[in-house]
Amino acid sequence: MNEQRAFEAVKKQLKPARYEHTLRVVETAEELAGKYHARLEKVRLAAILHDYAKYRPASEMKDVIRSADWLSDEWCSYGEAILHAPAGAALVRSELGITDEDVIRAIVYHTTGRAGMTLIEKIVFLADYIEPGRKSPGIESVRQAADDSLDRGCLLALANTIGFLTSKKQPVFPDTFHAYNELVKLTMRGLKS
Ligand code: DGI
Ligand code: FE
Ligand code: FE
Repeated sequence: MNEQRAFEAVKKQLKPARYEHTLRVVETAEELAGKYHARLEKVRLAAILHDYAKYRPASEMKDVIRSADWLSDEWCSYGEAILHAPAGAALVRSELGITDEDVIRAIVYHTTGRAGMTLIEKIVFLADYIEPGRKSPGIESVRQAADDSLDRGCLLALANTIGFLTSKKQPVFPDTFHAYNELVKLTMRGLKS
């Protein structure tokens, strides 16, 4: 799938404001890809398609996840906000014919993160969090961290998300904790050595 077709396909799926967000994520991801030496075409394609399923009904997203044998049913038990990430990955595969596993994985984990994220996954995860239209509390520290260290940027974004969810007594997807723990340990080691 070339980029132009991906833009056209995703535009049809999204409301205008969400499409504008997507364009800002693509730009931010492109900057991070340059800074951290990632494969630009893969990063851009994943960023273009990352919110593809955002406006599908929750029931449809759950059906899509449950019928994809490569996705865990666990995705369906942590609130509706995370469903669009794995469901989007399955839908760009079935509806748009996307086969690149690096792109698919970056879409699956763009909301929660996971331990062992690849460079492309980290970039899409962080770009989605810090794109210039975002206004969550603490966002400036995350933007600053992202300038120096991709891992530190992801860590602060994960910590903010976990803080936000726990303050509202919402469930946290286990991979989010696993990603957080991994990056805490990694960045602590970095500070000591
Ligand atoms: O789709 P976007 O709005 O661009 O951003 P996103 O894909 O990061 O989704 C943000 C939403 O996902 C927000 O409502 C918080 C929620 N979220 C993020 N991580 C988790 C989560 N919800 C649960 N239950 N568990 C998580 O680990
Ligand atoms: Fe999203
Ligand atoms: Fe997004």
